[in-house]
Amino acid sequence: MTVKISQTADVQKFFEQAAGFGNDEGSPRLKRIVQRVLQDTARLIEDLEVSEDEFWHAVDYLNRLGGRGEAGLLVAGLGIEHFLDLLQDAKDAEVGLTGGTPRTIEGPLYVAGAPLAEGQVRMDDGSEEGVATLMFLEGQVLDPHGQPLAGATVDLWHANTRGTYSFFDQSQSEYNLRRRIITDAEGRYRARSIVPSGYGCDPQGPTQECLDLLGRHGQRPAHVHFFISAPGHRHLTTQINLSGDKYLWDDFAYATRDGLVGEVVFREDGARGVAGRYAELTFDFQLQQAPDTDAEQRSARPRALQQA
Ligand code: MBD
Ligand code: FE
Repeated sequence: MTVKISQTADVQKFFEQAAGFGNDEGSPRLKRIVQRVLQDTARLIEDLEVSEDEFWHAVDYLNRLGGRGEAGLLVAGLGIEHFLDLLQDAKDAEVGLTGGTPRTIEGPLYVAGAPLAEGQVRMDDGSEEGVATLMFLEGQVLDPHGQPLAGATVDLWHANTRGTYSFFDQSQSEYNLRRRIITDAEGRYRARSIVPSGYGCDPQGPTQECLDLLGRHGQRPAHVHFFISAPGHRHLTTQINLSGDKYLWDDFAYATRDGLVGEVVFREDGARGVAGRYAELTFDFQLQQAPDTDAEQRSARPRALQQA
């Protein structure tokens, strides 16, 4: 076919109508986005000759994806969440907003409202004692001049030895491996936790189903997530990805970046009052000055909140 039906004036007008362009109600912003989605979807169907069977299979896939709560997982796995970081990095570079610890994706597994502690805290509930390796995770939060930031909030979360997260894994106790630490006078945070394992997508889930068809695995390296914030400073969403992990540079969610690799050191020296083997991970974070007060807050992404 030489004429592209999706590109005809009649079809374009039709999708403008479908997107609400003909009325004065609703959201002009959403109308503009939906019009573009419809037009681009029509073009894709026509250009790639998407069959009806393929189309309806995709509709069913979206139902199953949402039904399993995996939409956030799929966008991470397809690299769209990482693309948002690349886009923000480029915007920052354009206005000279650079320096400090690199950002990387939040991922879909944050839960708001974790217990607050001053300076130091134990993060694990002891349920994996004898299985997990103890990990002492600590460091400083610094300002753009390298000066320690006292009173900064370090909101961190990570997986257990099976690579699963409390709340999403209902077998774990409430807020296990999730804490908020307020940095001390020297800008320090200290967490006594356990060495996490990397996350793997549910092999039975719709995200892995898609990845299988792309010939890809659904594994992440072991990592620890962070939200770091302090008055007058720009909110930072980032992660430490652990050295030595097989998936460190083969992350299905593309979160590992230069500057975000944490060197885990294993010791067995009787120090810290630990009889056996334990791990140390030291990592400092440097924040940028906030260009405006909005920049001090994390995004308004909808997130889980643990109900008591
Ligand atoms: C994770 O733990 C994670 O960090 C991301 C980005 C996606 C899935 C699971
Ligand atoms: Fe994670």
